[in-house]
Amino acid sequence: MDRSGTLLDTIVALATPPGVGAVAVVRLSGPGAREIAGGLMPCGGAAIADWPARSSRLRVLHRPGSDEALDRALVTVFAAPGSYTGEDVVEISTHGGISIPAAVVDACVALGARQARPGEFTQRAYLNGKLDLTQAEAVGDLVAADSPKGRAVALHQLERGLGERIADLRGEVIGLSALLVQHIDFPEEDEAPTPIDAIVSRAGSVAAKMDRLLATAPAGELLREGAVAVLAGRPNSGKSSLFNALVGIDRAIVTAEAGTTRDAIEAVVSIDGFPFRLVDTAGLRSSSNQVERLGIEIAHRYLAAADVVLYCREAGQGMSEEEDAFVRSLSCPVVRVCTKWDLATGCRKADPSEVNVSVVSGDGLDSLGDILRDMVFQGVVEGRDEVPVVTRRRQSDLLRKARAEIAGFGEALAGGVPAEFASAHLKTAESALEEILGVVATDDVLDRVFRDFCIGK
Ligand SMILES: Nc1nc2c(ncn2[C@@H]2O[C@H](COP(=O)(O)OP(=O)(O)OP(=O)(O)O)[C@@H](O)[C@H]2O)c(=O)[nH]1
Ligand SMILES: [Mg+2]
Repeated sequence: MDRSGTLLDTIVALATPPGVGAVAVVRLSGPGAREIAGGLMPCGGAAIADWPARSSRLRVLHRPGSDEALDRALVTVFAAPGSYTGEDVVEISTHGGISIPAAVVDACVALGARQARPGEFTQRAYLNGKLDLTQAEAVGDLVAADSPKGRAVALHQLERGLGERIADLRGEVIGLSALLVQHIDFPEEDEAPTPIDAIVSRAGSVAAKMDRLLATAPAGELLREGAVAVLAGRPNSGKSSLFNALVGIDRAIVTAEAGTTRDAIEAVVSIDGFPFRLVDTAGLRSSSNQVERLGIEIAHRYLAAADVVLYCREAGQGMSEEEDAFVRSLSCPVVRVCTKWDLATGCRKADPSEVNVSVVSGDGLDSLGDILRDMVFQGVVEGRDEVPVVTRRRQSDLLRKARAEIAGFGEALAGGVPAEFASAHLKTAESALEEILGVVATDDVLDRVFRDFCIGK
């Protein structure tokens, strides 16, 4: 692909999910988009060459070179550069289903379009300067968001919530370089350059801004990916039943037999708008059954990666010392859950450190949700003046690198290192910030950003 922005071929893909639905959208982008779309119409490519930008017409589409009608569809033209990709784009809204959209895509290919690769429309938008790399990432996040809060963060990023801040920081780093140049190029100038002390303190304030942004990374990453909440406990303690109740459908098998669940089962749920990846696991005990033992190993792996653990104990069953020590040894926050509360006799006293739940009566499920939300998200989301803006490891790693360089710069300058040497730190910081925005991006970086996109995006 040509990086200069002139992308010579025209790509086509179905932009909506395949399957039964009222409408499907086939998207064409590239210099031949109008001509190819026109080729589907009886009067040919010239028919839409002069349609004004963003105009739509209802047209009967034909298989090229034949009288066979494919569909009556709404054809919309977006002229370069005022389109999503920055190129000529034509969107063809056909009737939904499998057959019609596939036939329209095939017809476009027959007329010279190439099937788009995953994420290629957004990649073209990025290459043509319509989006920076953080915005391109946000497009993927927005489509994949499975909770209202996750969606809000992605939308904020698409609206340059992160891109603008990184661009500002880059401007400040360039500003520092400019101040330093006075010390390098004009040491004998009459006008005194900005004193070194002042430059050091300005570098400190840039670093502090970076810290504030970095502080949003844990929340940003959790909101994007969902907090991993692992249900664990002894066999038969009601984990799968609770999992099903929280997910809202019977996903996991529930039986009265101990040792039912073997593989870990994952489901994404939105609790009060916050995303959780709930994981049901095999009951923990020593077992001679090989399959069960493997299941327990998997459970331990999930426990090691959990953001929060829901440790389940059945009402009326005490915790052994060993079990208690195990729970205390977990490195993430733990919610202790007392299950099957409907079976607890009236005289049993509730333990205030536990949440009592029953999937039969529904008791305790709402408070369990509140506790989970507060435990995982309260500390990281609320009470901060910054919206969570850093949402990926790629971004936080580069920002951390830039932050370290700015700190190194301040120290070097304060320690008497000559300005021309100290300035190397600023160059590296600037490149790290540019890499976040994708001002320069290697194919490797682009592949990583776009590989999770689906075709048509
Ligand atoms: N009365 C009552 N029974 C429950 C409740 N929760 C679970 N049970 C019953 O307890 C038994 C075990 O439930 P599961 O959800 O399979 O327990 P588990 O912890 O997943 O068990 P393993 O997968 O074997 O580790 C089943 O017979 C459930 O119907 C509850 O809230 N009230
Ligand atoms: Mg189970």
